[in-house]
This record gives sequence, structure tokens and C-alpha cells, in this order.
Amino acid sequence: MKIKPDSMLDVGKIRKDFSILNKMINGKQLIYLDNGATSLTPEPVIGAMNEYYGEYNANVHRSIHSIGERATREYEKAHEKVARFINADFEEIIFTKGTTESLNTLAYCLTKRLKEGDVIILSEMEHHSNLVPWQQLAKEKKLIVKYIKINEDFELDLEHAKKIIDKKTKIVSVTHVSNVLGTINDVKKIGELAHDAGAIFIVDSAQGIPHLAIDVKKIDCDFFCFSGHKMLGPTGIGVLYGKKELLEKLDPFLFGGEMIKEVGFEDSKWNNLPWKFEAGTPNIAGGIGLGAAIDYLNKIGTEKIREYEEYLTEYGIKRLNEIGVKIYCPKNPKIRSGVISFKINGMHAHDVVALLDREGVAIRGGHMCAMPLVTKVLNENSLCRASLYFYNTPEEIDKLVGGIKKAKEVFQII
Ligand code: C6P
Repeated sequence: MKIKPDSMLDVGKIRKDFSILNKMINGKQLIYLDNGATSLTPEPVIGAMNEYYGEYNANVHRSIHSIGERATREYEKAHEKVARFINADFEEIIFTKGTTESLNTLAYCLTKRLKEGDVIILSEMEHHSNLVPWQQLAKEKKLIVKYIKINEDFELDLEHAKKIIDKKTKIVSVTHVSNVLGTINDVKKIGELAHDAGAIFIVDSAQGIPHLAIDVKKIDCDFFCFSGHKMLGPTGIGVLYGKKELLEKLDPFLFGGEMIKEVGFEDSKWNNLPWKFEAGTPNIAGGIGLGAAIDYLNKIGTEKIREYEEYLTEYGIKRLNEIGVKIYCPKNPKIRSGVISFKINGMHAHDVVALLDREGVAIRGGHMCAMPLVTKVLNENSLCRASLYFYNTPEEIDKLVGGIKKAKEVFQII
């Protein structure tokens, strides 16, 4: 560990923007290591949403009074910020409730393109959000779902992917970063395999975009899904990116106000992109909050965030290895995000989480909404997961380690 963390990011200064970090939990200062579940929200993001409610609380794309026009401008600006952040065009950015809604929308909208016997390729490390919608669609339309296997170093087995992606494959949908293993998948490569077979390629980047610089054109994915609340934004807002030519061909999922250009008693015409897919009054404050979160991430710099998190993750793994817990993550730091899942022999994850909570340390335990991975591939009934973000520090990891030692003492595990 050659580099000093302070030379990468001024974490002390950054932490001042997150007032929740001063909170006392069970008499101890909060140590928040559950960023994979949701990230904390900095003051500028809270401020942007408060400003909307306090200064120009109006609906968008409807009212032409001053505050209505300002709300529309700010809401559209948020789409522009997201587009620039991932190197997409404005029309390609649809706001949804989150990754889950983005993926369900795709499963619904793509139904018409699928017929009995068509194949959908997922991977063994999918979150339920990128598994259940396809599984249910497959049951309804008699499709076949196949899963790319994981190798012994917790990476996707690309040789296996090559074998199962063929001309029958119509959709390949994989996670960018595993929320259990922290593996950063080679989505560019998987996308090439999908496109060579003529399939649509979808990326679930719920755990990717908060931590990595994203360029959807470089990845060359057809669709890209993520949630605002894991990248400093509020809950209830997320994004579905789609290539314009594909979005234009798809029928909308929700019908109603906002998504139409013209309505008659017999038929209707759809609005331009992206509004064709945003029916009804949207989450205006949430969208504006997501825009502010992107401003914040840009100010810090996605490359710096990645560099610091790589350092912090390596430190975390080293410290946890010292106390003999079993860690499930790739060896190669270049393909590892700040997710560290581990198991303490003789203790259920929920007991570990509860005992750490007494020390003010917040981590997650269970199957992490990736039940097939945890129970069938890793053969565990539950795991503990510390998930880091750029406002965490090595000292907080030391407190986690101290808390685990105490928990082991309670259970008399040496
Ligand atoms: N994972 C976790 O603790 P939503 O809930 O729609 O914002 O995100 C769903 C989702 C989809 N894909 C991946 C890879 C995810 O990690 C998540 C959310 C959280 O791991 C909550 S279960």
C-alpha cells in the first residue's frame, strides 16, 4: 500500500457534506458501510431538492407560468446531465423509479420481439431485479433462460459465455458489477458476443455507475439501467438508457398524460423521446436531485473515486484477512469494486449485523437479493457484506474489524 489516501481525495472535507456521518447510533458514531444498499446523500443534493419544493414547486411540461417553466427547465437539465455523464444523447435518457423499474420496463417492452424457444442469457451473479423479470417472461412465452457460469476466481466465465450465446439468443442481460462479489464484469466483451449473435445487450449498472466512469458508446450496450439512490441521489429515481434507434422502435409501457403528442377517441400518437416512456407526472424533485448528485460526482471526479476505492478495498480485504474471515471476491484488484462479502464460521450473518450495529457499524447481511448466487453457487445460506464509498476511511474499516472481533468473542469464536 504505497500511496497515501489523502493524496487521492480530501475525504475529511468531503465528509463534511454528509451530515448523517455525525449521527450517533447506540452511543457510537455511525460508520456507514452499506453503500451497496443505498448511498448517503450530500447537502448539495438535499439542497437542490429543497430548492425545488421551496422555490418552484410546479408540474413539468404542462404549466407555462414562471415556476412551471423553471421546473421544466431544471427537470430537462437533469436529463442532460445524465446524458453527458454516460456519453449518451438527451433523447436516450428515460427517468424511471430505479434499476428494477428500468429492467421490468425492458422485459415488458421487448416481449413482442420474442417467440417460443428464443433464448435469454443472464449470469449466475444476477440480482433478482435482472433475473425474475426475465424468468417470468420466459414462463409466459416459453423462452429458455441460460446463465453464464462463474469461475473459481468469481469472474464470469467468458468461455462458457461463448458456448451458450448463439443464434437462438435474443437478449443478453448482465450485471456490470456484482452486488455480492464486487466483480467488475467485462461488459464490452460480453456485448460483442451478444451482438455477434444478433442479440440485444442490456447492462444492469446499479452497482457500476456509482463507482466507475461510464461511456455507453464505448461499452456499446443497447440498454443501460441504474438507480439514483446508489450514486448520492434520492430514492425513487433511476435511469433507463437506450440507443435511440431501438427506443424509437419500441412501444411505450405506460400510457397516459405526458407520453402523447395527440389523442383522439379512436387512437393516439406518441410523444418524442424520451417523454414517450415517461407517462404521468414524473418524480420531479428526484430527477433534479439526481442531476445535483451528478454535479457532485463530477466535481470530485469519477477516476479519483475509483482510485481511492481501489485503495480502500485492498485495505479492507487485507484487514479482514488478518482476522480469518472467508472473503468472496476476485483476487485481481482491477476487476474488484468496493463490495466485500464475507462469512464468519459459526455465526449467522444476521447476528454479525446486529452485533456490529451495537458498535454503530452498518453493514448488510443475508442473500443480498441474489439468492441463486449465494445459496446455489456459493453454497451459503447468508453472507455479511461491507460495501464502501469514497467518503469511507481506513479508520472506519479498522472499526469494522474491531467490531467483528468483539462479535466473535460474544460467540466465543477464536
Ligand atoms: N441492490 C443491494 O443491497 P433498485 O432497488 O431498483 O434501486 O436496484 C436493484 C438492483 C439491481 N441490480 C443490482 C446489481 C443491485 O445491486 C440492485 C440493488 C441493493 O445490493 C438492494 S437489494
